[in-house]
Amino acid sequence: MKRQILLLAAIFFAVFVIGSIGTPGEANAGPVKLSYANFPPPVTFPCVQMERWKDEVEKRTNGKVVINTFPGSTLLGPKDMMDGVIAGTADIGNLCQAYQPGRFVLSNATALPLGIPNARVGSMVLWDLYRKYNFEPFNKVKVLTMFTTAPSNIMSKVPIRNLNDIQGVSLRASGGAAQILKVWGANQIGMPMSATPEALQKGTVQGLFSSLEVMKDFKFAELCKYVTMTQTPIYPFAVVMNMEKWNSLPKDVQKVMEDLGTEQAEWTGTYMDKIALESIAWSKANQGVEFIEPSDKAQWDKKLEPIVDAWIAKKEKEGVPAKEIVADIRALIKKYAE
Ligand code: DTR
Repeated sequence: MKRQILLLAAIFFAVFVIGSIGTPGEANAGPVKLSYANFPPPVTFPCVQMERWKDEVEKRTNGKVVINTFPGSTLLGPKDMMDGVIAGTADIGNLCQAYQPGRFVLSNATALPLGIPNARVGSMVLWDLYRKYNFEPFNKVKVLTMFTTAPSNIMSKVPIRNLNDIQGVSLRASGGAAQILKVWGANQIGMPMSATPEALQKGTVQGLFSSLEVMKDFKFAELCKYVTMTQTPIYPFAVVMNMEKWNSLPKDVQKVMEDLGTEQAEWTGTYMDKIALESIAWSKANQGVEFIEPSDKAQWDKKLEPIVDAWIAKKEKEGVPAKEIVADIRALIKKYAE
């Protein structure tokens, strides 16, 4: 009797409970629900582009897909984004590749001082580069788009007018930007952007090296009254999706997302360039921030010269087509900047 009841219970569970869950790709299973994780606060550009992508996908799939967004590291943090998406903690995640330079080695070549002039060009260059090389660290996920920040500049509590001034100043940066700060003589400190407001408040760092929209979006202009214009390098980002989830999506939904890849890269770059300019204007007009051109700019540039060749030499020794990648980046910059 007991066994029969257990058996009936098991059949009930299988038919009604498991059956009602279904698979996301089934036509009659209701809308496909996707979670999208992001690490910085909602007002910042990575989250603005996330909301734009969500709106476009929901619109273009006529309600077939519903995307729940999780900004501010509420689902995954800056450094566990990739593994969290691979594990399925989130279906989609936005990550800054510069926070794990040892993992995303080749795509971080875009963060070498190669003269990417703005975020629109940077985003198109990075996206094309990825599609040519299909970089191995992304093999376990579906890459939905890639984009970059605008070029970095130094925001600081103390004025940095020349190379002497930067010696030993604690400045926060990651990836390619971190290498550059080191050759200029700063005391480089690595941490994700989301940890930077507290570090600036506490005085752990005296400034940061990033694109300038953060002066307004994070209100860094209230603390950093000086900006030294260096206009290099960019930080590369990627938006990735869990591979199983991707494979479970209906073909027409996949097509909407595929078609959005290039458009989203360009949209985000263009948006980033716009808000960086707005932030400069706001920092000057509302916060009295001084913008400085280094008096010895030629020397700053000279210090950067060996970085690219040293990177190529090191990576070629490891059997990586580094020379070709750098040549491609230079050619793509030319293509998109024109
Ligand atoms: N420049 C990188 C990335 C970055 C630039 N703006 C934002 C805003 C929110 C998160 C990350 C970023 C950095 O300094 O981390």
